[in-house]
Amino acid sequence: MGFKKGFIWGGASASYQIEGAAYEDGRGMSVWDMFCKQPGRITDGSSGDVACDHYHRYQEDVDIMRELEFKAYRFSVAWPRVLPEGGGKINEKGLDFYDRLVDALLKANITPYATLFHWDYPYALFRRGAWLNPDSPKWFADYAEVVAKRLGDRVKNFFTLNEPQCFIGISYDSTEHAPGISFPVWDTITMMHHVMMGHGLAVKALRGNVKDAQIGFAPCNGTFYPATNSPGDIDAARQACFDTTESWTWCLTSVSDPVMLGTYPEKFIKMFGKYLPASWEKDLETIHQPLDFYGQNIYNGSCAASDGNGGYKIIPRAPGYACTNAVNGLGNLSKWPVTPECLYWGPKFLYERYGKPIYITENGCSCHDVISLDGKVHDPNRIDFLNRYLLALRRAADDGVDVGGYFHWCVTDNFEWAKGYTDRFGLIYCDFTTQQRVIKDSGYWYREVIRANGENL
Ligand code: GCO
Repeated sequence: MGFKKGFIWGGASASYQIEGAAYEDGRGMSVWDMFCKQPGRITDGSSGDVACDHYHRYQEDVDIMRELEFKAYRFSVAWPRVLPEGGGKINEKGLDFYDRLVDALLKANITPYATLFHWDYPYALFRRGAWLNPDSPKWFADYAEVVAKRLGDRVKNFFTLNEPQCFIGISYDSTEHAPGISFPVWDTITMMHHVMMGHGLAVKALRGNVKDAQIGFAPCNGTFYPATNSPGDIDAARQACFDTTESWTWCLTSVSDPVMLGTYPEKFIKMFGKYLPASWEKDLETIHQPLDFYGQNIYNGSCAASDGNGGYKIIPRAPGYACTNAVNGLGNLSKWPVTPECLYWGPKFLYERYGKPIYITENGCSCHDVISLDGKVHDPNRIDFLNRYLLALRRAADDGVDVGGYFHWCVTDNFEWAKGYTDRFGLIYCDFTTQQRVIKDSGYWYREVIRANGENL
């Protein structure tokens, strides 16, 4: 069976990580601009001020994606570039940029998939309480409407939010990401509820303004795979995947159940219901908008087994387990476990529970990439990683999971948030001094996979 005809093979990126031009053409500030200015926040002291200079070099990047025969490109729109104050006056020059990008993509026969929010929250709205403000869902919906009105004649595929778990969990609970201020659980739960309200209202704004819109969102989290193929272990992995624990931001169902099913998990209500805004039950109607697909960013998973009593236990990783690498010796940055099983079991469990076509909205790895003496970038580890993961995804498709697409993270190496430029996730190498791009071996390899629709794996 394999990947279906018309499978969406793409790459993903995010505005603050690639665009640069932070102070150009009327762009407003985001929480990330302010965060990067604080000493000690970013591993290498850098910022996204210039990043890949994609704002000026988007045509070159689109040309490379065309050369690599991408079917689709998932990019994000920078909210403060479009609305410098977060709301109110529109910055036409900011919208013009996305106009140009979308036109270039369509000309190259690459389908645009726009993410409305990938973490660069307008600083002006942060100063008004950000997601804690009860008006924040409406602010997001108003912004969604502006984007929909301007791009919706050409962009039909949208993701509302990227990884709410991270932009609340790592930003307002632990503090590695902007704005990096810790709030108590009752506040973070309120924020997340508002985030989901914003998602619901944004979906409505998109539906109201974009003919034939196809909409999803792109959460992360909670991928587990069974220790063995015994029914007990499989059930244990499924339980682990959908459980609620004290680390609620990292529990998949805290966000995906309200959005996809219109309910908070029972256990979540028992543990955290007291922190939800009084209107929460009524709000679920708004949060639970029909979606066309279910996106999820999946990089790795954990192994679960039956505990012998109908529950599950997590199996610790073996000593010396395989993991991806980090660049330039600054520590174990994105040293993540290599667990291809997660691209089989993740989509399988998600499809069972939510019943929508599954899109892998991000997957990839950071490697030790350099330009070799021959002028090329040889990255066999990334090819091996992708080969294993895509085989697992194809197996899910073989088993009847409706897998709609795969977006590799990332297209070009870029600003990896708090890790600055110390990680390289791209299929395309970027020299951040000269802005020279070099297609890595994995980029050419990915082109072969696209051409063969994954049959060559
Ligand atoms: C995320 C973000 C991306 C990251 C990528 C690698 O998942 O954290 O969506 O912006 O750059 O995942 O860490």
